[in-house]
Amino acid sequence: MSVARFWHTASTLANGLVLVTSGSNGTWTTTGSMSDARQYHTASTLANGSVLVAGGADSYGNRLNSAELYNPSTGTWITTANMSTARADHTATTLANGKVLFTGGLNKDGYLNSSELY
Ligand SMILES: *[C@@H]1O[C@H](CO)[C@@H](O)[C@H](O)[C@H]1NC(C)=O
Ligand SMILES: *[C@@H]1O[C@H](CO)[C@@H](O)[C@H](O)[C@H]1NC(C)=O
Ligand SMILES: *[C@@H]1O[C@H](CO)[C@@H](O)[C@H](O)[C@H]1NC(C)=O
Ligand SMILES: CC(=O)N[C@H]1CO[C@H](CO)[C@@H](O)[C@@H]1O
Repeated sequence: MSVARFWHTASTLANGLVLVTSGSNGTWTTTGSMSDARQYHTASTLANGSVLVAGGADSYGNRLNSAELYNPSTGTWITTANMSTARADHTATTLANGKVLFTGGLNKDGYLNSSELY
């Protein structure tokens, strides 16, 4: 990769390329930048090929409720609706119906038992 990074994500795109996002000490040099710096986030490829990145923590350790969509055709990100709960170290599972299930994780209130659907 062009920069060393850890705690990043990797998602296989429909065109066969692999999109690597963020992580610690990672910078975007070959495609668009997200609105929010984040680590411990998830990235889920949607049915239409866009990649949904959600949650995680900023460089100060604050857990994020924000979510963004990457459009592989344009190489750009747009913010989408916030999650109802800030969460990092959560899971994201794409369901057969195309929705993405987010479960658990951690925020300033501790470990979370809640889940939500995108
Ligand atoms: C892909 O689907 C998501 C969720 O429905 C939507 O918000 C987004 O705009 C779509 N992306 C494109 C490029 O159409
Ligand atoms: C999302 O949450 C952030 C932080 O809580 C807030 O600043 C922002 O206005 C919210 N965005 C939307 C679209 O609600
Ligand atoms: C979920 O977590 C909340 C907050 O910690 C707790 O009050 C609640 O009892 C938990 N729910 C279940 C089903 O364990
Ligand atoms: C410690 C370390 O490797 N820091 C690097 C993090 O990434 C930025 C941007 O690529 C570099 O400028 C730092 O040297």
